Amino acid sequence: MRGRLALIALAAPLALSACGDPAPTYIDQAWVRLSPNKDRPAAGYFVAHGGDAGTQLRGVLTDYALKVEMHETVEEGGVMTMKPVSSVDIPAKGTVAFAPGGKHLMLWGVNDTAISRGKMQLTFLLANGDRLLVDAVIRKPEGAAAPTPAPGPQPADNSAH
Ligand SMILES: [Cu+2]
Repeated sequence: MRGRLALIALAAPLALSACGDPAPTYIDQAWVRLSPNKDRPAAGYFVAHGGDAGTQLRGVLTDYALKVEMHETVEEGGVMTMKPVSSVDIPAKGTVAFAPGGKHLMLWGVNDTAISRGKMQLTFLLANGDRLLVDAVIRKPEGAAAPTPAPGPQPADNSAH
């Protein structure tokens, strides 16, 4: 009798350990813009949201491109240029946007199957050991800016409600 009670007492702390996990870092709004020239790399964008603890983004992997790099856009002597970065801080409860004109991913050799499916999975490697799997929407170059139909005259809605 006594032995069985002791075992139950030992097991309880294990069952409780999953409660109260801190808010994790996550990634959303991921998309990839293909280059008009197939031999040039595509660019990738997303937003990283810091959890309760700050961390760093250490790299991005994918099975659907030959190579991925994190880049930042910098001005050197009045010329906009870009250079690879190996780590990007994601502050606690902060957001970091990879966006056109700023930080971005460069993806060489995006897989044709992924292109025809219109999305590709990216794996974001965090300094805290987390790996975040995120589907990025692939946009064709001509669709990079949302296609807006020519603003014609809107039909007036005179119907009584
Ligand atoms: Cu770049």
